[in-house]
Amino acid sequence: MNKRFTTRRAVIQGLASSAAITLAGCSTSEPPTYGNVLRMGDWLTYNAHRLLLPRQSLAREYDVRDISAAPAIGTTDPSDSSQTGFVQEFAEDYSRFLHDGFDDWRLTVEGSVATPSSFSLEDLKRMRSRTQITRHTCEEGWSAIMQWTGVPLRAVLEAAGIKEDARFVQFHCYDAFVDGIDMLDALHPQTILAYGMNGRELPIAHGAPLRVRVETQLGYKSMKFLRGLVVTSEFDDNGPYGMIQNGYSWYAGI
Ligand SMILES: Nc1nc2c(c(=O)[nH]1)N[C@H]1C(S)=C(S)[C@@H](COP(=O)(O)O)O[C@H]1N2
Ligand SMILES: [Mo]
Repeated sequence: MNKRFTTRRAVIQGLASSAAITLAGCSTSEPPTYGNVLRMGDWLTYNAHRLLLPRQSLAREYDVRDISAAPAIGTTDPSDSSQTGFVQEFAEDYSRFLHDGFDDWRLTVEGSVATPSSFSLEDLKRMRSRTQITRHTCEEGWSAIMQWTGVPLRAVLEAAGIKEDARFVQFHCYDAFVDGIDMLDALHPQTILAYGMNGRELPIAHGAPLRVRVETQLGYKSMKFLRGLVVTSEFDDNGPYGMIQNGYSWYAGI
């Protein structure tokens, strides 16, 4: 094997075994609950990745010939009242945007930024763009290779001005969900706000008009139907709207 290149995966496999040893060697005065054990795994994976992975190593990119069919999962239309994440107020806004081709839609950027801002789809399309063909890995056991086009999240954050205390970026969506990533993933070159998929406009079911692509984590971190970003200085699990209370790990690095 060529030892010059250590892949993300090889590093992670190494980490997984060292995490298991650490866990086995842990002694606590009280048996942790099932939930706490999972939380501890999340904490270990997060810290091990942040400590040992080369900073901002890239996820593998593929060729156009590798693009495969992809199902749409979770919310596929925020204006459909039969879907899990349905919120009346957001649904009304979303239906209006759908009717006018997202002309009135804006992405708000607030929190630890120098200038709270909002961007139209046109504003975002005028900023620098990046196209990448990557593998989406869903925690439910399927994966698909797709091409994504969008603006690097970094460019949008820089346009609003990132404050010194910024540590996390939270994604607020047109369904009930809110989720976040840390600044390392937010500034990662492959973390983009995508408005295009496989060379076309982003389809409704895949998160139109804008979704995030977080290529360093599992599929559920790539939030669809974005309303706004909030930059925070503190960790926030977003309570009932966040991943943890919905049974997922907050950190899902791959
Ligand atoms: N707002 C929002 N984002 C979401 C979801 C969702 O239900 N709502 N589902 C997630 C999950 S579990 C996956 S696998 C991907 C699916 O993206 P796709 O529908 O484009 O395949 O979106 C993620 N982002
Ligand atoms: Mo998923």
